[in-house]
Amino acid sequence: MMNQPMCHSILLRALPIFAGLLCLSGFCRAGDNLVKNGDFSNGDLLPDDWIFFAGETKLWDAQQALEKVAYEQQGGVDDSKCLRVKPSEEKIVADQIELNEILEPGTYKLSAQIKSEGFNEGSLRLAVVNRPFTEWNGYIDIKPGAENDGSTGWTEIQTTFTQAEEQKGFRIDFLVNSANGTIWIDDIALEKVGD
Ligand SMILES: [Ca+2]
Repeated sequence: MMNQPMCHSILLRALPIFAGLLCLSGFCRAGDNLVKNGDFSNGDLLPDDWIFFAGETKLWDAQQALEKVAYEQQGGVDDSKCLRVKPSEEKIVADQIELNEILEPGTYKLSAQIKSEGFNEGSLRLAVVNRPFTEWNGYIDIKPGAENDGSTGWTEIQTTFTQAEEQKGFRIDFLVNSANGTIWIDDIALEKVGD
């Protein structure tokens, strides 16, 4: 017979799997993060579930992507893994494309943690784009900081938006446009917060 601590430990391990299966079945509850690997905890050379663009060019090759972004193994929120976008005259985009995930009608919160150093030109946008990926739905635009020469510690950015109709498929964009500073991002989240 299984002793109690072992049974408890198996249950604890099974719970997230069960929650994930529920989410895949379309039963996402308020508070579930619809962004996969939004905290960048999973990945080897680059974070899993994300693709990268420079301008309009998709960076298929990890080496190409690593010229534009760095996958930091520490230094994120609570010293976790995070993503760093290097200074660039191009638009650098980190994308996550969900073709089958359902966005039910309701109110959503889109948020992330951002840190910057010398970010005093350019702009950044965090956005949800509705399929067929032509309509920006919820987004936040951040202009360079005038204080401290555009350098900040970890700061939460967030917006809420209304999803009027059920949407099958969406895209998460983190877009840094012609920024002359360095920008770190962590804990990207999209959560349903109301009906
Ligand atoms: Ca992290």
